[in-house]
Amino acid sequence: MAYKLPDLPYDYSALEPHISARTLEFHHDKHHAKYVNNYNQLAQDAGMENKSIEEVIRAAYDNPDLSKLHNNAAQAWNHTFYWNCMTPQETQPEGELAEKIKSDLGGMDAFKEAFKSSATGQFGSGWTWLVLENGTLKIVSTSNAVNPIVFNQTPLLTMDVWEHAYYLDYQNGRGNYADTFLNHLINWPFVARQLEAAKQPA
Ligand code: MN3
Repeated sequence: MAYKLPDLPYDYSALEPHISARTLEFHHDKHHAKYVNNYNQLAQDAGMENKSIEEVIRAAYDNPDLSKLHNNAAQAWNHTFYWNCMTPQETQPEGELAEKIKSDLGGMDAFKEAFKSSATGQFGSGWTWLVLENGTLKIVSTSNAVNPIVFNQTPLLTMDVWEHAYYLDYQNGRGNYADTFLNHLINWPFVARQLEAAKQPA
């Protein structure tokens, strides 16, 4: 199915001073738009235009003949998810999600430390995720475009760690970008909805 570039769920300047309008303009209008356009073309070329983007990501993963299709499909999906993982409102995890962060990850401070360390430890480009795997919260980083759904993990939260996500605002300071993301930008109600959805039988 043709994939549509979504509008950002907030104004370009809404995340300032943490992420500048200039970063979001380039990141959404140039980078994300290009992945979406490439994906739609490559899915058509591969005769997979009737599949959902998740089906394409799974089917094309680890297939050397379809690596371009896989990478563009996953990047199209990952960026849409990433926009929704952020909000200009400062939010906190509540209820069951807060309890699970405590029981599975040792609480908020431990979560932030582990997430930041995973993000700064990811060599080169990629994504850092909070996922649900067999009912347990886990922090993982993936390289380049890889989406955890190919490992049967359900994404609940992601942070883009490609340099284009933070270079204009933080230069090489990926750790500072991670601190800001963790302390000011996460849309916890969105994360809670992903957790709720993950518990529904497929
Ligand atoms: Mn990006």
